[in-house]
Amino acid sequence: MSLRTNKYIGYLFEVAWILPSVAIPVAVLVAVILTAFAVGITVPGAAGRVDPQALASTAPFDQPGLKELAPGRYEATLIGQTFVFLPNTIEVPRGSKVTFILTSRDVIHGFKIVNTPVNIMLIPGQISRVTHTFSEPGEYLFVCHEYCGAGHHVMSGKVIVK
Ligand SMILES: [Cu+2]
Repeated sequence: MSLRTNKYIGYLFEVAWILPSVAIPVAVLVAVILTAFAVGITVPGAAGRVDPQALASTAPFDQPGLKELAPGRYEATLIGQTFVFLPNTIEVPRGSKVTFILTSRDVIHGFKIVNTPVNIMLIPGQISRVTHTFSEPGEYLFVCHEYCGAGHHVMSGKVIVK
């Protein structure tokens, strides 16, 4: 092989590395833009502040539970505390769009509804808000997924969709 051919093969190898090293970040950027703007997937942000000591006298946490805003539209207020969710059972009709408003009374907890994209943290002092439409009937388990102490593994509840 001549020196020229060797040089040419060298360029080919370089291009073979350069192309993916440019294409992969571009593909990731496109995926981020698509999920954020076309699919509407966003990182949950703080939906407000609340004094964790005063939940019993602060709306909406003074009356946790399910509220019907309109037909098929619900608001569920839940409090996470060691080692329960208050309330721990929510029942809605199929097709309901439910906005969950949550906070923690004591330490950091998690709120993950199995088989849905709902997955947020409950931080004392911070209100977390997440909305999900339950189009399939069934029982949706929700669990605490931030280790919160000795009873962490029993901290769960369910959304019953009829
Ligand atoms: Cu926990």
